[in-house]
Amino acid sequence: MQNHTILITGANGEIGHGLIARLSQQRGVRIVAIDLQPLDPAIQRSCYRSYAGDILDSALLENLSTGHDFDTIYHLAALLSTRSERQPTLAHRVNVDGTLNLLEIAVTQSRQQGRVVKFIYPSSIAVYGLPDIETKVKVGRIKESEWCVPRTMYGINKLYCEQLGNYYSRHYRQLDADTSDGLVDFRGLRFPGLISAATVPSGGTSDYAPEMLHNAAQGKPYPCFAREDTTIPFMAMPDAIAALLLLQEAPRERLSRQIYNVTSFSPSAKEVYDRVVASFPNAKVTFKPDEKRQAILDSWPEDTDDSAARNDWGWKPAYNMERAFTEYLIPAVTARASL
Ligand code: AKB
Repeated sequence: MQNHTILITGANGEIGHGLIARLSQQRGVRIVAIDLQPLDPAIQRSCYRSYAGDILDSALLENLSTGHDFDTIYHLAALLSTRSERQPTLAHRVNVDGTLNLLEIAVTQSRQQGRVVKFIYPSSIAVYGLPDIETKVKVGRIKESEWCVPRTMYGINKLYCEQLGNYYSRHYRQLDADTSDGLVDFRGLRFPGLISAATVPSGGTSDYAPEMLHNAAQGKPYPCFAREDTTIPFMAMPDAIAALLLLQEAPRERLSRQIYNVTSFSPSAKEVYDRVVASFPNAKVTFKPDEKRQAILDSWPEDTDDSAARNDWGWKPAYNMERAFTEYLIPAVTARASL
């Protein structure tokens, strides 16, 4: 069986952990991973090669590209929303220039190999920007085309990179005599906040939900930076991985768009708290809203409309909130806390 060679950037992150664990169960898959830090040994053993380095380092990328023939690129490396507000120019470099570098690798590889390279891109609900909480509540669930006026550097970067992906797959070097469209098959997902049982996020603004859970499991106090009524969409990590793989596998002709919303459940922060306390009655969670991070959360939608993903490629989350907690999160974070 021929190997399918997959490049994963930002491999040490939360999605990278879940994706590598899942892909390594598939036959004929060869994973090449890159991250700023040396790869976590838990996932390194599942990789064919791993590289520690920066996606802004052109010598390293050149080395990566000449050393492998990639079929698919999962470009996960990014600075998330809170971190990006603290270092906006770095965020722009990593999130935008980094993505441009990876799209260039995809084009080069596609030309060399004489076939299309798939580029799978996790975007985010951060691309949306509701002007105020009244509008957010009134609008409710939003479609991909609505309210794309982000207020964060991260959201702006993600929205722009969605457009870059579109350009690279449809209009790349459109004035050349020999036009080069169709070299890159770019597909993106707008993820909600993700909750993993295996890893704790860092640098995001949806982090309050997973932080509440992991701290409660470890018996640590947690001052929640979001107001109790804060409502944004979330998803359990196994569903996020399933969505990436389903989108990757979907026949091109089934896709009516390049960017899809995917979502699962939309609890308020208080509902997350109630669910956490139901399993960890001694949880020491207090609500201490941070006005500035709250403003970011208030600009993100309560819910997203993922009917296009459901209709086009059969997306359906396996975990609603109850199942996510009882069958996935609580058993695994409890086991992790007792290590
Ligand atoms: C963040 O909070 O920045 C991310 C996201 C919603 O994309 N988790």
